Amino acid sequence: MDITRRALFQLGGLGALAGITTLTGGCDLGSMFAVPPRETLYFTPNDKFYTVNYMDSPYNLTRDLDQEQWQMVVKGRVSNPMVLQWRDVLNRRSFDQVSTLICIDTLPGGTSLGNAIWRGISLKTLLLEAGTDPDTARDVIFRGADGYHDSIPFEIAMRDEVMLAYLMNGEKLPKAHGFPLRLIVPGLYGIKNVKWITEIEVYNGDYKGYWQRKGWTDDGTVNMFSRIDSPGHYQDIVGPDIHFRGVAFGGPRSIERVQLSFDQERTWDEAEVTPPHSPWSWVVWDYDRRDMPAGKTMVSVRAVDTSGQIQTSTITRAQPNGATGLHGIVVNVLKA
Ligand SMILES: Nc1nc2c(c(=O)[nH]1)N[C@H]1C(S)=C(S)[C@@H](COP(=O)(O)O)O[C@H]1N2
Ligand SMILES: [Mo]
Repeated sequence: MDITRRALFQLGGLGALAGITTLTGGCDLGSMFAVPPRETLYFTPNDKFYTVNYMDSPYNLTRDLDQEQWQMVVKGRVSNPMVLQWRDVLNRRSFDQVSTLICIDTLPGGTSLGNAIWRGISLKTLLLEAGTDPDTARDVIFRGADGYHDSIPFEIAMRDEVMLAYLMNGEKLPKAHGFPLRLIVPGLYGIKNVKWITEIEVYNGDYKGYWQRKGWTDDGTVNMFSRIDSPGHYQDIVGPDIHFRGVAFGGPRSIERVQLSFDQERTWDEAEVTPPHSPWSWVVWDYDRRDMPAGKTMVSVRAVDTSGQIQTSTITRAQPNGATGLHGIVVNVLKA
């Protein structure tokens, strides 16, 4: 386990030396010391939700886009091109969905992810109305008011759970998170979830977006992730009975089990997983450990998804396909 963490830090260093472009600045090894209550851990409050914008973004985040001026074009390989105004969006049938958003730059145990209930309109319904032809439509491109752009395959765009969202946790979508309208593609990394959308183009080729042109994945499927939120890394805590709590996210599949190891990943104990509100959501897990020895102990976490796949301990850097590896912490147990 010691080796695992050291390797992780080394990766960060190598990345910096090799001039690898990072999305979040590479400063993402989370160590949170507060014990978060289960409910507030499950839904990330909007003002605590991570934000990532590309570095050269000219977009001024201090002001909302004017919702009356804003419009969104639906064009390309469609038989009925459309222009939607804010009012048109609000007049469409909406639905609510809990889903987790995670940046592709997130390292094991990192903090660039959050969970929210989103309200928005169906992309599939909009594309059907615009008149698409599955034989020629290969990608759907989204362009933001800040010049950002990315695409998702047409088959994914036509999934029921893909949403153009305008409410986040019951509040108007905050400007930092893409007001008036942003894409939510459950199971795909943040890069694909374009904010401040002004243009949707149905395209007959394989479109490479902003980050793909810089060497990042065009697929964007989320890798399994799990994190120990409490206790914090190197936290002094009065034993011998200690409550562990954290989150785990499976990307395209739900998390079914979460396990903790107290012996350098040789044996694994089952944590208790609270069922999520949707298949696209992270889970909160809990584990009561009795009789921990005084002193420092390494603790690691891993998740198992609904297909039975176990989260890998192999460490991979974030570029190009998203990081893999397990989160581990050291707890310092004090005598009661
Ligand atoms: N228009 C626009 N959309 C964007 C980005 C951007 O820079 N501009 N960044 C992407 C990245 S890398 C991520 S991780 C998510 C972050 O969304 P959030 O800021 O709401 O957490 O937005 C994505 N959508
Ligand atoms: Mo991201």
